[in-house]
Amino acid sequence: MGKIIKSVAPSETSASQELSNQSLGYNYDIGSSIGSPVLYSDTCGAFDEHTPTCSSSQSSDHSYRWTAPAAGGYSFTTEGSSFDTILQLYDADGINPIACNDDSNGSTNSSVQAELSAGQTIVITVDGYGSNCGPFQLNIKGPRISSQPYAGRYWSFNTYAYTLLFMRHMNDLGYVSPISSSIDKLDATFKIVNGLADPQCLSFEARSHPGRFLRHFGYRLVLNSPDGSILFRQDATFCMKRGLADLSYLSFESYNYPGRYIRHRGNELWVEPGGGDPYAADATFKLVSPWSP
Ligand SMILES: [Ca+2]
Ligand SMILES: [Ca+2]
Repeated sequence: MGKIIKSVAPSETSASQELSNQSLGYNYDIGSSIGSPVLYSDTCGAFDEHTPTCSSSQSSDHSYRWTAPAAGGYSFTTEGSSFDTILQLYDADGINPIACNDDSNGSTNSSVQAELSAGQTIVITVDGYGSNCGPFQLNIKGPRISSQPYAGRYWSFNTYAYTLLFMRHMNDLGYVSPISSSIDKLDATFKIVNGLADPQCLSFEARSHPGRFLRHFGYRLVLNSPDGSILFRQDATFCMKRGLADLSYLSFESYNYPGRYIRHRGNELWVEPGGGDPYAADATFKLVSPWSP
């Protein structure tokens, strides 16, 4: 990695290309990638090109240019990294700081959030506390979408990849299936309500059994009545995200197990982590008019 001269902003560098002209304040362009991780790398042997604003650091670092694919709140973490990282976000110029974090969630991993507009470009720097360097992973999650505009109404949920399959419950378990009978239609209709554990997220209340909600239990999606516990409220709360397979659609992330999304595996609904295909498609749904209005 060469030394970065931060004051020059040439425009000839194409996206997604390792920079030969390292004068933009970053080392790599990673486009609009989202994932856990987006990449693995190692800061040992790199140059010390940035100094974080939030903690003591004289360490080598890697910087990435990244562009938000849609408006919303994004989360950037080094969760899973094996050395004491510091994460710093800058404006597109690589100079003006947006956010910085050293340690989070009781670990030396770092976590920052930023509210970004569609197409907004930032620079993400992975640095080390003190003089630490080492292997790291960079995770980019988001954006969360408020469920408020959808709450209080009935909806059905079409799978992204299979136009004939819809989310439903059957014998108190979550499935996807084709819909034809009136019972199918009832069981494939849910009211989106404010999340039982967080009103910015949502819960799925059964049309056929008001007061019963989809929740995960052993990571399987089941239909249960609240038992008064905090655990139930958390297990029955999901946060709406832009679709993992297509930003036009939606994915539903577990409130208490971030990184696990509602997905269909065969015709069963589970709450699982994953990436790539077919996971992303199986974890993406289209909100449609309710089968049973
Ligand atoms: Ca540094
Ligand atoms: Ca740290």
